Amino acid sequence: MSESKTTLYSIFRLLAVMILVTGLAACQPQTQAQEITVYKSATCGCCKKWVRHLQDNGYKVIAINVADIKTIKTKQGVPGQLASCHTALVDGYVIEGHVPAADIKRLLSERPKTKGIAVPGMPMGSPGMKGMGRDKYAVLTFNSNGSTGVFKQH
Ligand SMILES: [Cu+2]
Repeated sequence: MSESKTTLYSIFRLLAVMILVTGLAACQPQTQAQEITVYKSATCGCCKKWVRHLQDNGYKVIAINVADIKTIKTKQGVPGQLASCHTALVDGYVIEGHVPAADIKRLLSERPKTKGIAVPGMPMGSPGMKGMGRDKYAVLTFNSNGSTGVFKQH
């Protein structure tokens, strides 16, 4: 091989490596798990089960135990009548209660103008609330002024 051919080959090889590296970097965000921060009390069993439900659905959960969960709800603008056991924050939205992971996924892809979504109370049959019976329940959108809407019926 002549010297100029060798140089050309080196350049091509360098280019090939650069394209590969760029391609890998572009793929990175898709493989990274969505992070969600969950505020709960240390003794809440159904909160732990809901955290597990999120993890099973690919979320990276940061669980924070707090002594007074009401303070978090007030700070995040969750209307009192929608309160449940745990409050979570994900990508600019507030998630209150036992909201199914599929609904959070839809929220993050559609990105509606809402403060967050909530499952008030703790209906049986919602994720983390498995047991005897199954309640009908709705996932509601909410805003700080107390207005709500139906996001999904279950
Ligand atoms: Cu609960």
